[in-house]
Amino acid sequence: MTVSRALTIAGSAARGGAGIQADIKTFQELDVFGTSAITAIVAKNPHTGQGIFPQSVEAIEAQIHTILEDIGADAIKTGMLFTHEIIINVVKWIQRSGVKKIVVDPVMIGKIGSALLKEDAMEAMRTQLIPLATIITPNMPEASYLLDGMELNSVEDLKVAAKKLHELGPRYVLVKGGRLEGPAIDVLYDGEQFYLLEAPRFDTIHTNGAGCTYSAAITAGLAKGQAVPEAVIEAKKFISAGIRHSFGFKQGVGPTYHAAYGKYGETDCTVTIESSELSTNYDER
Ligand code: PXL
Repeated sequence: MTVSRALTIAGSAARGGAGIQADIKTFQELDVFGTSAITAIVAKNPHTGQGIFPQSVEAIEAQIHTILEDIGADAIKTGMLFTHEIIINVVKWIQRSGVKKIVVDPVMIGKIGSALLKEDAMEAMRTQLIPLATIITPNMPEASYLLDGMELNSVEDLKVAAKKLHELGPRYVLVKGGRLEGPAIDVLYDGEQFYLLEAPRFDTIHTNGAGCTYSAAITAGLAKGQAVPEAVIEAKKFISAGIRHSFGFKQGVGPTYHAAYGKYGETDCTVTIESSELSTNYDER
C-alpha cells in the first residue's frame, strides 16, 4: 500500500485549531500521512505572560532530518517560522530535500493579534522562501505587508496584488479575500490566468486556524498528485465546510471543524476563470 506524505514546518498551536495541529488533522482527513517539524510552541503561560516559545534551530533540524530520512515527503508546507534564522535554515533544508511541491503560508499575525513573524524576518520570507514556493497563500493583511502596505479593498485589488506577488517568484499565488465584504472570494493566479474561487460567507467568529487549514488542504492535494488549481479548488471546499460547521469551546475564537468536509461535503463553491490580459493593467493605475 502507498500513502502520500506531507510535512508541515510550523508552530504548535496548543489550542488545537491552528498551526501544526490544524495541518495534521487536515492531512488525516484528506488521507495523507502527516509529519511535523515544530518551529515554536504557541500557548500562554499564566504566570509570566509569555506566549511564544521558539524551538532551537538544532531541534527543528533534527525533526526535519528524521522525517526526510525515515518517511520522506511528497509535499512540504511552511507555516509559522517566526525568526530570520529559522527561515534561512528552512530554505536550506527545503533545497537539500529535493521536494518540489512547496506550499508557503506566509504566517505573520494570529487572529488575536499575536505576532507570529518577527519584523526582521520579513525580507528573508520575501526574497528567499517565497521564490521557492509552488504556491503562496497570503490573506489580505499578509499580501498588503508583502507589498509594502498596498491597500486591498476589492476583488480587483486582490488580482493586482496576486500579479505583483507572482513577480517575487512563486509559481502560483492565492490571495484570500476573507476580509472583504460579501461572499468569500479568493484569487488564484498562475502568471496567465485568474481563478476566482467563491464561497458563501458564514456568520461566525470561530475561524481560528482557517488559513492553516486551507493551505494544509492544498498541500495534501499536491502530495496526492493533484494539479495546483485542482488542489486549491478542493481545499476551498474543505475550508468552506470547516467554517460552515465551525464551533466554539470554553472561550475565545473557536476552530474550524476539520471533519466537516468528509462528513457533510460542500457544494457551494464556484470557480470562474479569467485571462489576466482582460483585466486591469496595474501599471496604469
Ligand atoms: O492561524 C495562524 C497561526 C499559525 N500558526 C500558529 C498559530 C496561529 C494562530 O493561532 O497559533 C502556531
